[in-house]
Amino acid sequence: MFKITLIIFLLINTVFSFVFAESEILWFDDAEQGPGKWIKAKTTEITSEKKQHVFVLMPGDRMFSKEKFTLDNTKKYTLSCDVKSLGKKGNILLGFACFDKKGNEIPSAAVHYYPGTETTLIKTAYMGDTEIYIADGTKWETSKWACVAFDIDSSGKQKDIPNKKLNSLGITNVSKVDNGWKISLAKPLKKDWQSGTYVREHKNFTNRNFVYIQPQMPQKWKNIKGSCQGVARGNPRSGQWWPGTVEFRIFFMANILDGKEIYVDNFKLEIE
Ligand SMILES: [Ca+2]
Repeated sequence: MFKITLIIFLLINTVFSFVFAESEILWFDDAEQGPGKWIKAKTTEITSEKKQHVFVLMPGDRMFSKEKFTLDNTKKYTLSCDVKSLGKKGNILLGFACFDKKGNEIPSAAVHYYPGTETTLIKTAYMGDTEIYIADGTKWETSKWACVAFDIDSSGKQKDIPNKKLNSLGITNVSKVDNGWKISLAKPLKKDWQSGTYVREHKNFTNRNFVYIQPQMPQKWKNIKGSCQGVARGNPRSGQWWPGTVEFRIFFMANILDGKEIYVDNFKLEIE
């Protein structure tokens, strides 16, 4: 009888812990302790609000946690903070800077791409060239934020992503030529690429792996929150980690359009 009771108890316990996964605070920072946990941050004292210390950002400012966290793919990460803006214009972005297995930050253009643009070079491209020739340019687009990723995974499984074999940003023209397509580049190539090399069109898209974007500046204190779970396959998706992420830092920035300060405080990273 005791055994059965014990088994039932264990079963119920297992079901409950599965349904109600407990979240744990992995990291917390209140500006009362100063900016010591951040690479780039400033704090200020707001005397009107019970002598509360907060982080303060002006146009162009951004904050990175000094701590680099090792990503556990099986966990869900939820990031939150409190924000208040003295101005009305701009937006707020909260998320993660992602680092690869070598510890280098993954650039946006290494993971974002135009689907269906996989093709090959039909002519060898040389260092200094501002044009490349490809077999199929039907889905290629001109953009100052676009670039070419070289030596991509030819299997179509995007195993090369994050791909850092990129030319400088800027594709100025895409035109059909006799035996393929000509792609004009804003800046010259930095190295040679053999004819037959597999290429894809990439783009510089979101600045970092954001979990929350506040389209307007909150005029009163507001708690903002977003989560990330699992690594995206192919193009990054909202709420998932950029492909290739092994470690990350907490990241916060505000696009401040009217030059007024923004206050932020009580950063919290939870896992479950
Ligand atoms: Ca505070």
